[in-house]
Amino acid sequence: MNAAPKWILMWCMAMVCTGFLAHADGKIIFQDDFESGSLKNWDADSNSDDPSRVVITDNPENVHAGKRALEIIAQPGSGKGGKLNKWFMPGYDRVYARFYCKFEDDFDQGNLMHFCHLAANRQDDRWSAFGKAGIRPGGADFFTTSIEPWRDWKRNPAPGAWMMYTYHMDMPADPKMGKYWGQMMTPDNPVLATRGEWICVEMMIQANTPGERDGEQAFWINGDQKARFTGIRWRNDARLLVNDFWLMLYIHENPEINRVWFDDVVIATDYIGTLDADDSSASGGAHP
Ligand SMILES: [Ca+2]
Repeated sequence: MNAAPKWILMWCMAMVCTGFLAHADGKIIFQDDFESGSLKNWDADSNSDDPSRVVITDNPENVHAGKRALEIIAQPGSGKGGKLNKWFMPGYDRVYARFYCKFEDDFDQGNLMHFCHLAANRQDDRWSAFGKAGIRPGGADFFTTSIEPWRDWKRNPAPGAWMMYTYHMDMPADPKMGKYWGQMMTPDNPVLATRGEWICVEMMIQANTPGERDGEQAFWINGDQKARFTGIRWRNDARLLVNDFWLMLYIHENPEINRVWFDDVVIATDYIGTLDADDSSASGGAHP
């Protein structure tokens, strides 16, 4: 076997060092693969005591890895679904959340739904981002974003195209109602969510410097960055940090029983990547 040229060895060493440094800089805040069979590591405001909404399943057809996964069920009717909540106070300026999800083969939310959120609550009020529908963030009270499929009034096939539904300081008001219903940020090239197969979803918030419009958010599907939105003013107080994750399915007017399965949730301060990347690199994949 021939010895590798010296430049290849140097390049490999550089990659190893880069990976190591990326790992050392990043921090795993929380993770759950649901293998414990318990939801005790999640926080209050969770629906884990209601088997009609949030359950752990061991049906191999609906498990991504290992032997268990989470099932969230939306019953027919208004405002249906379920949620697991995880706080990580006081929080961080930049947070990534990655999860695997699978929409049921015939999943169809009709029109509007909400999905998984990252949120910033006040350090003295961990509930300050809750119940804020219709309210524009003031800079020191809260901000939120979520990655969700958007049906666009049935122009997109169910579940819809991925977008980020966002509450920030400069969000536009609804022209008809004068209220603030969140801003939908959509990628230039629509990315349709699929049904009946596992999807790796990752989202990121980078909080802005107070006084500057240098905040960002981004999302990845199956390890590919699909959109990055910049110039966002999330806050005007550096004490307002990203400190909350909602693993959620919420359907406004649900026409039928709809299910989504979740597995392999990781929340971190650096890019996480797909589970394959977890296995092949201690750094959890290269930073994008
Ligand atoms: Ca699992």
